[in-house]
Amino acid sequence: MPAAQGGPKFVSPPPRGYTSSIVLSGAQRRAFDEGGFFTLRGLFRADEVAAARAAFDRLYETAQGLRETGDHGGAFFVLDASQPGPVIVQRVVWAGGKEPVLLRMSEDERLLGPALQLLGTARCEQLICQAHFKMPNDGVAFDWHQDIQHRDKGGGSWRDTNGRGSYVQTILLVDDMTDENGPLEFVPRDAARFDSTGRLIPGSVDQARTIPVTGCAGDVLFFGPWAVHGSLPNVSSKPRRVLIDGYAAPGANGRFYPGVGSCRVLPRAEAA
Ligand SMILES: O=C(O)CCC(=O)C(=O)O
Repeated sequence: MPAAQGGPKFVSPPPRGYTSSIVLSGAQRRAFDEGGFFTLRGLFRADEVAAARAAFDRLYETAQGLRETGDHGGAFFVLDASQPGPVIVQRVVWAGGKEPVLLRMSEDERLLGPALQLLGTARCEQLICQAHFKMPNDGVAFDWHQDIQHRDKGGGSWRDTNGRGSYVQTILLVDDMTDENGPLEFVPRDAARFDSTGRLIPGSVDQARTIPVTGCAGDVLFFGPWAVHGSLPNVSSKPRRVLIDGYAAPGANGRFYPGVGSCRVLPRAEAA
């Protein structure tokens, strides 16, 4: 049975008294609502990022012993082992299933608090806890897209319950993100064309208006399901790894996501 049935999971009342040390500004909310992004700098301390980096190292090491894409230890590894040399890790879906330290980070009030403010709800369903690896010259890249393409697969798989997209994605920099190592890139709304449902028309992005986001390990980007983004390969000598978390408004998601414990409801009752 699918793990992701948004409605029924939210029958108990949300935990009381959940607070976050972060109160978003009007400008940050506007950036989010208008298909842009904002960055909270230095959100996680060096020791916290070091713990995440160690988890990424372990996941990468595990991947080197695998030959095929699939479930492993609670997470879903998407791999390319077709070339000589290291196995290329395209992504580890629900990485926290194998590395609980990543799950703990993704329920931290510094991520969850802003996400709930943006959703306008007291609780959410965590759909994504994903490790992205871009190792030097491994060729991993992400074409221009909006995350709504991944959330809404038709057939009732998605409902915009809050009228503002119902989804928040966060990207925590596990390594410094530089111009050379395949940084996230965004374009403003008027630098692309969209169909009548607001979906990006492939090939319509004006590349000249790309906004690369560089930053330090510990910084976090926030954006919504309509933001147009992508990234180029890492052509530097250093890794570029990010932890991606995704939070949906109650009742928005109707899909199954792989990984042990995926689609959990946050904040957890004991977090209040
Ligand atoms: O890791 C990247 O550079 C791409 C991330 C991305 O496209 C996404 O989170 O939707």
